[in-house]
Amino acid sequence: MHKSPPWNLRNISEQFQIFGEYIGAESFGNGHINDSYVATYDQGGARIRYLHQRINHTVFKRPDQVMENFQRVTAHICRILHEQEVPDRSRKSLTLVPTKEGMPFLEETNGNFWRSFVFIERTASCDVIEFPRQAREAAKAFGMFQKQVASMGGARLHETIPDFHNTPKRFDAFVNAVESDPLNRAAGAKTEIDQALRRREMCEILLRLHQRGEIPERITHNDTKLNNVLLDTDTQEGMCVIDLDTVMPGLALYDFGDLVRTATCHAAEDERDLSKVSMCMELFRELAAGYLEAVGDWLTAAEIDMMPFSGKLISFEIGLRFLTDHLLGDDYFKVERPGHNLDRCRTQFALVKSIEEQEEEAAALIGGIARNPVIEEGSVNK
Ligand code: ADP
Ligand code: GN1
Ligand code: MG
Repeated sequence: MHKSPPWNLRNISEQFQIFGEYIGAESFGNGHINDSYVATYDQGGARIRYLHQRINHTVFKRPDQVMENFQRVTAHICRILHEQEVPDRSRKSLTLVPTKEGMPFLEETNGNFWRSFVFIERTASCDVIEFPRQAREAAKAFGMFQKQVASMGGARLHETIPDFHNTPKRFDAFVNAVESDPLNRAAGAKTEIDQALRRREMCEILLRLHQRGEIPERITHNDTKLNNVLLDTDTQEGMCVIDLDTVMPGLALYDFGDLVRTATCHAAEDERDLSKVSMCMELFRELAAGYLEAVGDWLTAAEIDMMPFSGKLISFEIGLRFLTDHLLGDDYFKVERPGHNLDRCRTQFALVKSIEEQEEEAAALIGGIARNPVIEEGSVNK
């Protein structure tokens, strides 16, 4: 059931350059950060939908910079799709609808920031993976996205959240939260805190390779969870990469790692039955094949080597962030129940363990694909 929106969506919607008659709006999607609503308009007898989004300005302190990045990235992708005469291209990139003032976003007097997109029809974002083709298609779409933005000229993109994937800094923030323990929640999370403390040394590994020049900085998406790509509902083709708020300089492995976290496990991110939480090697293989198909030719040897590790690192990092948020009072991620962030942390840590147990097998599999990149879909050698 969709909740009815707490905002006057008609009023907000009508401040954008949308023709026709507003019919109604309802809340949409399962993102943890922004508030999204789908609005329907009658345009000459056809029902047309738009997505209105309230930008979380507690998380994104400079919505103007987020939107400046957003406009540069989407304009660049549109240009590429146009030049290559890609079919169905209005469903393959986000299209921003300007405000009646011609601005890319609306700033309300109450301090809220809103933006609007063309709603991409006949697609869905998938919260939990259902079948292997989704993993391959999602990875291909994010890989293609990385390649598209790689050719973007101009100044460095804004860092919309500084140190977003700086795992050592995420670890320090976690330690500070344990020490300050403002809500006396640390005692109830002792097992998870101990698990996290034992893995300190893992945090530095990618950054060290980057400092040694073995892993380059690229423009990356940085939030490549499975539900941030829209898949065609009929064919499952990866249509459009969304949630571009954190597109900024980063390491390609952050993107692959978050795909491993969210597209190789059949359990939900907040699954409480940890016996259901594991990395499925068949899904990992589809994911790696899709990603390497899209970007294999420009990854460095170190990037390819570290693909299995990246899944473990990012699962750990996001687990740490859920745990930190739990300790600090659930201020950052939206929660639906008490202990929700702690549940999410447990799931991530269970996944870390499962990836670790299969790291060698995953490395052998990557080596095989990298040597022989043309693999038929689903031809898994388990
Ligand atoms: P959040 O930062 O909260 O995760 P997203 O930008 O990912 O916000 O959007 C939330 C959800 O809205 C997505 O998971 C997706 O299901 C849906 N969505 C976003 N943009 C579009 C679009 N242009 N067309 C259709 N659905 C969309
Ligand atoms: C958030 O916005 P959403 O739900 O796609 C978060 C990611 C986390 C993810 C965990 C800006 O992503 O970093 O990995 O939740 N986004 C931000 O599910 O913090
Ligand atoms: Mg999202």
